Amino acid sequence: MSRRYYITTPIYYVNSVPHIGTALTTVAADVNARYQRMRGREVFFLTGTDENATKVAEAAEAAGKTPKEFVDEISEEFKRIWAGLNIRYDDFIRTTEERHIKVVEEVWRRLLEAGHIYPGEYKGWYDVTTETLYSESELVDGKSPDGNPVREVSEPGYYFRLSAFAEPLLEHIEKNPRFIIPETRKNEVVSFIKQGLRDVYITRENKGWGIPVPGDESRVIYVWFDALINYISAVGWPDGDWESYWPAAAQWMGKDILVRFHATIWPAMLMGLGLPLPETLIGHGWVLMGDKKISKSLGNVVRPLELAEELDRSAGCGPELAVDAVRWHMVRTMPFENDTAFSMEEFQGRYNSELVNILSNGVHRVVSMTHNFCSGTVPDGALDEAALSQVRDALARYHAEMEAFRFDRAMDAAVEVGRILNGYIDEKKPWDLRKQDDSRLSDVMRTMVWMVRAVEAVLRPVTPTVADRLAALLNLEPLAEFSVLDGDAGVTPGLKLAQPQPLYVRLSAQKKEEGKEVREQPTQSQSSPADDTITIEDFLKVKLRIARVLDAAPVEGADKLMRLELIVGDERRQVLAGIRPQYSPEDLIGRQVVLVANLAPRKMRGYESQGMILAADGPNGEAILLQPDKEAPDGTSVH
Ligand code: ME8
Repeated sequence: MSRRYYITTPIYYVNSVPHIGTALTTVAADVNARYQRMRGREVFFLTGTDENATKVAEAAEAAGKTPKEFVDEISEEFKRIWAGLNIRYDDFIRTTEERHIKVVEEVWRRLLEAGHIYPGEYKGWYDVTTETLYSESELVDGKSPDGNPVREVSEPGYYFRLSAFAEPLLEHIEKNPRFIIPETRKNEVVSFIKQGLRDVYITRENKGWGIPVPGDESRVIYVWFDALINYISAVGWPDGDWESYWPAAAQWMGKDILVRFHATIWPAMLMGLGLPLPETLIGHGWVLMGDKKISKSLGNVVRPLELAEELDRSAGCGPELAVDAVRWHMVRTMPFENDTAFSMEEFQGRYNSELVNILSNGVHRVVSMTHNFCSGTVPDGALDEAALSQVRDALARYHAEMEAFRFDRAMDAAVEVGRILNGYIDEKKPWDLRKQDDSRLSDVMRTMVWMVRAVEAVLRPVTPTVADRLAALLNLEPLAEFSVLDGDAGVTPGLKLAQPQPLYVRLSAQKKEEGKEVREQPTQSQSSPADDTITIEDFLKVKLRIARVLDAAPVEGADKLMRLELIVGDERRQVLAGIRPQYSPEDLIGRQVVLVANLAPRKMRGYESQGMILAADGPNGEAILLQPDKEAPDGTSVH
């Protein structure tokens, strides 16, 4: 069996459901997994839930449920939320599962036998919020160093001989520069170990919840000791083909659980078992709300799916694209070394400036122009190598940052690909080439479509639905591996593109005002109402419908007229409109307009105009097209 690229997230406590902070780690791991799959690696991505904690039992009691009922429900809720966020894990482990418990017991037996676990008395303080033990001297004003309440513990139990592993751990960290990232956190780990590692107390009194100590039913195994083992129990250690998974390539977590747990106890346990250590532990920073960590115990949570719903409501992009926008924001603003504060303004701002202006619009321009200038078909042109090499430079930066787990910076390179595309369009001006019947149009058009394929590729790990929509617009299979961009990536002459469909539309300042009532300004009537008023019946005689522009072309010999082909529900209409000075075909193709659908047809310049589209008169008499506030189904009636 070939070596897998094994990725893990922490397994989350099931005392509450995920928020944007918890989701960040899982989204980052998912991006890591999707990216590596596209590098052609066989990936195994694990997440799960940590169910044996004292605080889980306490949360269950508070909810009036048995711990079992409670953990079953919440772990399902985690799965539901991960599915909603399009997280594609390969396995979900729960620490109450038999497959996990039997491995924990085996680890215990081996470490006990090797003398790394020994019995002893414990006296100290326990922070239930973080499930951490502290000695008297570590307390600050009678609380844990994080400010959580602590309770006194004095009991017999078992210790793990962590102190014996300080030297080998320091040596391993020294020799493996990629073992702990980012660098600042590695330094924290090193100074923590150098301060001296004490043996860890790894049992609790058995109160009916947790994994009992093999051979001593009066104790249960400390939840952290049990939880860390999930990373090997999920791959079936010590049986089967666990060696094709372990050691993990990337173990993701927040900085809060790196130093004391994943970078000390965990590798020491592995050394005690004679197992190799993970290749990289990534301890990212926190998502803050104001200046505080978003956390379930502080109650200042932002839930990722609610954020997506809100965006869908205001931008009308549909739930799946809204989820992609949330994923985009999380990765783009990902705290790596430092913490980052979540801000709604920034979320909406990036949505408009990156997803709409650069990426969506660039793609939309290309697809529209392909329809407008080349009947929707990729022409028989040559790919412009100079332009491709610009994109390939950005791709090289993208890959370097992705491999270094700096997904936030990799997305700079992704945006750069969008910028290159837009810059290319502006520079080459395909509309002029077409006007001049310039044969270079074919090269430019094919190159632009190739660039859309490159945009699809770089976005795919972070915004998989957007990427699927782009592939569908190109009428190609979703791009499975980056290596296809070494060639034409399927953008061959004759490829017929789908009809243009904008992905994301701009959030206007008004739409950004969440829930704020928009009151109509009283209109100043120009003339006496009595002369002009019509009854509602009169008004309803006018059939107004939402239509989409399928094609647009200037009418020969008429400076102002544009001929539009519209789709109105199931019907196609041809309409002539005097909007040519203000709108070019590529501004129009794909957009929605309001059509007067029951106007008698009229011949103009040899064409029949089958209706009229609505526009406001600008201050200088120019046409300003009306457009629905958000996408409405084509053909919808307007009142
Ligand atoms: O610690 N910003 O589970 P947990 C960024 N069960 N990341 C955050 C965050 C924030 N504001 N809040 C939470 C546990 N996280 C243990 C793990 S693993 C063997 C056992 C993320 O439910 C971050 O990854 O408290 C953090 O490490 C994790 O959620 C803690 O999840």
